[in-house]
Amino acid sequence: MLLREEPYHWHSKVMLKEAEKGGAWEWHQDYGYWYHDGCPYPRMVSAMLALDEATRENGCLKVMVGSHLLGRLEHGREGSQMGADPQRVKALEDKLPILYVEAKPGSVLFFHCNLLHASEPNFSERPRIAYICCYNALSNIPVIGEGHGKPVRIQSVSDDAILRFA
Ligand SMILES: O=C(O)CCC(=O)C(=O)O
Repeated sequence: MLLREEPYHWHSKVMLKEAEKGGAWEWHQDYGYWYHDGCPYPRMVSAMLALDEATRENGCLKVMVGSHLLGRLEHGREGSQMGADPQRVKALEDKLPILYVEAKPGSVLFFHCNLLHASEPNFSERPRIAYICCYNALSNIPVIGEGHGKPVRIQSVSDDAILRFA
């Protein structure tokens, strides 16, 4: 278990980057947002499942290797998004390696909520769709606000459960 403790589902989202339409993301840490949902600790993790092939051309995710160890950075408005402090990001770009996470459909990237990540526009002719599931530790329920719904224990099921359900 990556969190080293019992997780619950925080939220999930489908990220659609349409072909030739851009859709860049500024450098940010997810905990830069989730801290403001009231979670006291950075005990949160995301699983990004590539549904389409993700390449540099269609704006795959890029990550700053090792940045999950920095602690939470200040985040502020960057255009229509919230991004990590641009001055700090610029200095870190010279210090930490940047990895473009190219991925085949079905590949999953697990990443810590303090990992700095961003993505560039999709100027290719192919869309880029990914499904991101985010998990919080049960010990990290928001202490202010309501978070993203009631924490519900995750039940493990056998591998064929989805076939039995469908
Ligand atoms: O899919 C992307 O390009 C970025 C998504 C992202 O950074 C996020 O959901 O936090």
